Amino acid sequence: MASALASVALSTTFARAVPLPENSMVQRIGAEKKHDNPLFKGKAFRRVSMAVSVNVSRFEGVTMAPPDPILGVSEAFRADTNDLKLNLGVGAYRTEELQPYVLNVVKKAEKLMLERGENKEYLPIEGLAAFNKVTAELLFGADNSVIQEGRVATIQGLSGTGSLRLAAAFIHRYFPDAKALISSPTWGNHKNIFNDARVPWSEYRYYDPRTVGLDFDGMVADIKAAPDGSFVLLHGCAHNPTGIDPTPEQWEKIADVIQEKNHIPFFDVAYQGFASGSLDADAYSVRLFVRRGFELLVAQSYSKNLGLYAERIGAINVVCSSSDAGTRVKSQLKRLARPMYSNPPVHGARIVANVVGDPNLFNEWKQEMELMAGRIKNVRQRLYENLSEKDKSGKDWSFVLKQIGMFSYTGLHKAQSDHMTDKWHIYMTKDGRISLAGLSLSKCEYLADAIIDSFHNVD
Ligand code: PLA
Repeated sequence: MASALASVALSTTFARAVPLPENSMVQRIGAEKKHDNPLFKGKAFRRVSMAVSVNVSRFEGVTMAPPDPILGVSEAFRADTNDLKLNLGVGAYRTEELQPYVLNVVKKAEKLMLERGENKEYLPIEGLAAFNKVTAELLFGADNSVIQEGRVATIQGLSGTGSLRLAAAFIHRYFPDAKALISSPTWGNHKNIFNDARVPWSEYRYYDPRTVGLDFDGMVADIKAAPDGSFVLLHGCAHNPTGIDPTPEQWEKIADVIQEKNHIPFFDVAYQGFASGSLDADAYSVRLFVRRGFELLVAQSYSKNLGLYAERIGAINVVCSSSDAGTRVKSQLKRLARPMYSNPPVHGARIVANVVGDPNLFNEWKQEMELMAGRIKNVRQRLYENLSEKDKSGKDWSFVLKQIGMFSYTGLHKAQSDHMTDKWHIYMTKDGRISLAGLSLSKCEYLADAIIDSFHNVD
């Protein structure tokens, strides 16, 4: 009996996972073809010898993934036991006491939902109709002709990230030869999203370290040099990580070159209302492109402006030149969503529909948003003052004031950012970005000391 079992073990073939190189488009695209997939090649289907047959995992070839450059910072922060620690990594709003904040309008909307005793049936694939209506109106303006003419295909998404990912899948399926253009630098997950959706991408110049401002000429030149019909990813407002947005005149010129090249604008709007405190002012760029007649894509998120981080609520909107095209695009977005996650969650959608759809709650929301945006502006101002007063080197720190949104891009490089964490217990991303939404007025001085020390004493 024992020998019979041994011979079964010996003759069993094991498919074992083998590592795929990270972020390699060539590998990823090649791996689509069955015969190129290393999992189907001889080495993977090996006979297992007596010595290793029992204990070797089928997942032996699965390597350890690196921590996420943004969310991994929060994990490291949680592990630090020092009282001085400060988490300026992820962009998540905190109160002056550095506590998470649930908006009052959200609590009111949830109370309404409980009172109504709403059920938990599946939503349609495209999401909650009342949500889709108000989210498009909030973005484009309710009286915008694209809405009145039924030319917007709106699908509820899994917040900004899920909406971007669905749009990327759409690009891959319907524009297989097209490339995405992303700013340098950009929110790190944009690259992951396009990589995973197998959409090739390249970068356009955006940040100029010499001026700590926008490299406008470089941006325009790179958008011009890209193949016609590329998808140009633009941050609708409060560019992440730099906090530098084009001026209205610059947006016009960006629109000119995108038009000239037949590119398709693809906006990521993760901070509407959160950048300036005004929902309309923060939708300026998107509405300008719509006014100029572009067909375009816009991913929306309610993580920041309604503080619904964990509810995963957002949308992808595709503005089309006809309602007929809009209907077809919507049908295909639904077709892509169905095998990915079937249909979206209802809770966050109902919150947004209740808040945006009710005039009283809507007004209250705008006030709360102004409060949040105002608190961030206050710490920005205080940090600038502390830096200017304490740094005797004459360095100009005014860029801190010029940047907008929840982040400040400090210009600290990796070794300096590491020093901020190792010596000062200040957690931030390694590109030198700090989230001012995680800072209080009382911690500004400590942060200024840490930045000045890291900037001047670490090469
Ligand atoms: N787009 C941009 C430009 C973002 O900054 C973020 C979030 C998202 C989309 C997606 O957010 P959502 O999926 O929650 O809607 N960026 C955060 C968090 C705030 C993160 O990295 O996930 C950041 O710290 O950069």
